[in-house]
Amino acid sequence: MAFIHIPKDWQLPERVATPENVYMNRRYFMKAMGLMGAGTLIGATSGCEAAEDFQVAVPKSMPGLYPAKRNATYTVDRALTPEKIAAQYNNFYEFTTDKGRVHKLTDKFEIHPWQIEISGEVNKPGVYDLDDLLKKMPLEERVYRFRCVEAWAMTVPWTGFPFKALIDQVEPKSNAKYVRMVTFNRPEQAPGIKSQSWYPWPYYEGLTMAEATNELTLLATGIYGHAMPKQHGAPIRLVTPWKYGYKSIKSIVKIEFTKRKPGTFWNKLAPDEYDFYANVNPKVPHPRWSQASERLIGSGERVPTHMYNGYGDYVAQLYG
Ligand SMILES: Nc1nc2c(c(=O)[nH]1)N[C@H]1C(S)=C(S)[C@@H](COP(=O)(O)O)O[C@H]1N2
Ligand SMILES: [Mo]
Repeated sequence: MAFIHIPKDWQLPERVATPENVYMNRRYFMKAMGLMGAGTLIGATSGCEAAEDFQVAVPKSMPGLYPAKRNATYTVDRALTPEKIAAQYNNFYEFTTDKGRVHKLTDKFEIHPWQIEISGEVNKPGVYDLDDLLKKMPLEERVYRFRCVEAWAMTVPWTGFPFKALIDQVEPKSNAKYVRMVTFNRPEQAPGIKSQSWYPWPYYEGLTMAEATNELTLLATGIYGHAMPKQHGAPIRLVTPWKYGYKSIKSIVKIEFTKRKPGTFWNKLAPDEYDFYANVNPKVPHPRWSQASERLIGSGERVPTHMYNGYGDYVAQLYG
């Protein structure tokens, strides 16, 4: 299927990526559709064929959390991905490997109440209730680029808090060198866990302490100015925008501080294809495809991929 090709001047400047994003997204999407009507466009991606009656199911949240104030430090030179496109194009294998159907299979997934177990090399281990935690964490909105290892990309406003804020609170010991994170494992609530029993559930990921405490690293509980829809990894997921998307583990139930480098779900499945660091790098092809460019979901435009997904100023020193 052909890609929609939207000329550069159709990209919205960062200044319109405001908290009124629902309104702006609709306008952006309609512009794209108008352009398509004029016959300039030759095809559509699956995201553009979304049912018109689709509504994003937004979970209830504690009052006062959303929308959080936008942190203007982090800017992008791309249009926001329309919310409804992002919400119907998900990787969340616990439900299905079919990106367009994840959002249809989350009904039984219970996200409240939610506990996170903190363990390992840390002074304040314990089981933390997410509602309690959120009362203490500084929520803010950040617009980040997001690049999947499969060479599609989106640009979305996350709401969350720096992972560092949580790490400071639980006080890792000096011998903690890595953080290991684990996703929920409830086959009765997530059909993909049961039907795809060959995967090494639960999903697990890891970061070095330097990566986890980097200012870019977010624990996100919201997106597009409201609580996180289940398909995006409610009620809390990681966001590391300079790494391929598989590092951004969803629906986290456990955070463990370790002395040794932890294994990861994808590295275990295919060690030659998915390494621990997974830093976005246009010069290192995936064994089965190029990483030199990426497709923006929504517009379908293909654009060059940047080293560290454009976040080298923040993270290149970690790997020097
Ligand atoms: N638990 C869990 N986390 C996960 C995944 C998954 O299958 N399970 N997929 C990853 C991949 S490959 C990507 S690209 C992103 C997709 O996030 P999104 O659906 O919010 O765009 O989630 C990541 N986190
Ligand atoms: Mo991904």
